[in-house]
Amino acid sequence: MKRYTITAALPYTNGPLHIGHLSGVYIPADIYARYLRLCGKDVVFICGSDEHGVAISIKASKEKTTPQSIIDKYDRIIRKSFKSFGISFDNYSRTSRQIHYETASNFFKKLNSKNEFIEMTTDQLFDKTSNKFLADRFVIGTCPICSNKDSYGDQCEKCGSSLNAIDLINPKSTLSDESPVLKKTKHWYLPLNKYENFIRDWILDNHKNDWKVNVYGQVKSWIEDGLKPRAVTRDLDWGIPVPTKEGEGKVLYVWFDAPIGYISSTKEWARDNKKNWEDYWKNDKTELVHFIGKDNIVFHCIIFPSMLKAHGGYILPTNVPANEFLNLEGQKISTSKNWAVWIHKYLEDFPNKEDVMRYVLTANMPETKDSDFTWKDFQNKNNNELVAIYGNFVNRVIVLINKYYMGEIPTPGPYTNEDQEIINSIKDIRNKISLNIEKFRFRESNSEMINIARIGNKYLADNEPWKKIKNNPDRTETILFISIQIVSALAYISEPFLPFTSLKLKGILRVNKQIEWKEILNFNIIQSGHKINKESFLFEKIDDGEIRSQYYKLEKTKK
Ligand code: B3M
Ligand code: ZN
Repeated sequence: MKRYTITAALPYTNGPLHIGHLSGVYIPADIYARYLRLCGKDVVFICGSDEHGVAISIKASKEKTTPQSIIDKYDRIIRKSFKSFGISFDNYSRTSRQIHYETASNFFKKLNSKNEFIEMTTDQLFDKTSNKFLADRFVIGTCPICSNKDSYGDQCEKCGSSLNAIDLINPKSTLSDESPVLKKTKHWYLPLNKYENFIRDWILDNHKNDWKVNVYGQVKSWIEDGLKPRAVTRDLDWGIPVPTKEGEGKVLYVWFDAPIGYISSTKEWARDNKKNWEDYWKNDKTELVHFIGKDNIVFHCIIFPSMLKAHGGYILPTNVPANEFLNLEGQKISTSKNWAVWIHKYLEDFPNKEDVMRYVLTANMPETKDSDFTWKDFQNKNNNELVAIYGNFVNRVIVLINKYYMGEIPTPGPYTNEDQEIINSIKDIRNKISLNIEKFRFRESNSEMINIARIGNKYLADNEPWKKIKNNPDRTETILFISIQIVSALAYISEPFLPFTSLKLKGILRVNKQIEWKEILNFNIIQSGHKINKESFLFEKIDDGEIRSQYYKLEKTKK
């Protein structure tokens, strides 16, 4: 059985999740994992909280508390948000756990024992007032590549470049706002330049056609700019201690330890499920797919693969389908400006509407370029597509079968050509959805899914079973038999996209057997004589008042 290790970027536990996280990373990953499970594949879907790094220390000092209390608070909120949105991880771990400390420390020790690091004592930025070395988000300055004035020490969010803090122009401490001085300190560097040819051969030569253009393009520009050694340790007090005698007072750089978090989370899952974790990370028949946002491309396509290569024995990702960014009402989502739709808040305002948000975020997913979320579009897609097309089609069929046959599926007569064409067109859609999901085109697959309901509505409108019931009851039986087969196919095909709706609809149909994707539409989900339940609404209209209050909330953040 084909095996897949699917990872989703480990969210930092320095704040809650917003719709940008869902649309960029977690909904595409979840659709992909759910689909592959439906295809009978051996899937492990891995994630966990990313609990080290300067951002957490900054948050802790801002809230006058400890990093541990920050990560505990947001790990809880984030876990709950994922669960409530049906993001179906097989394991969600956290990098503050012992199993990760051991895995990351052993990984470092292995590279160190193979002399894979360059140990260098160099001048680094030092803040005399706060008596701290300044790395990553402890320092802000002008990016030497694109002149973005708000670049952090480890990465420029504007051009995506990965930097060493010392490269920043006009650096300023984010702790004291002072200009730092230089002070000597020792760090361990991963010589990325040594892996330049390996990355070029692996990605640029082999993945030009199956990796997304936006990902391939970023990797290509980094390779062409030339890769440099990169420090994988830091002078910080929050993180995984550097496991070597001279590492006293130093920790692993968060982007060295976090990707190893995928491995430790898999080990934790394997331990608890009597599986062999190495099947999922060291067997070259296993497909490894990383779901991330575009700001994480360098870490997943260059740094982590170089680490895996240096370590030896690990597989490399078959694909890294990074998404671009989602904007909100035409502006960049900003945690600091509270310009966001927070997942846990959304569910307070729109209880039981997880699938509405999943549908809208899939329909305008930033797959190849940034896209925009607006509450008006959210309302329109709910009312004009989910209610008016999906819900309406299902409801009409369920009502008619209850009305004419007391909920018992009729026995069909002979199919007309049109009947057969309808069945074939739904099979085509099922195959198109497969192709699109396997190419990470989730918007396309999502709109094909709703097309099933469009075709069902047209089939009903063209055949008007309600008019035939009197003088051509046989025909009515056939039309409604085919219609309920389409409804049941929709119930199963919706599962990756709309898991909650799929479950509800299977409840109305009173079906729950495991059907593989390729069997959907062999018309074996619902037989004649099967009894279905009464109709109940899958979606409900969202009125202008509910949308107005969301706009009001957003406007308030601007004050
Ligand atoms: N914690 C997500 C971010 O950059 C980062 C991902 C780690 S995946 C190993 O926001
Ligand atoms: Zn830049």
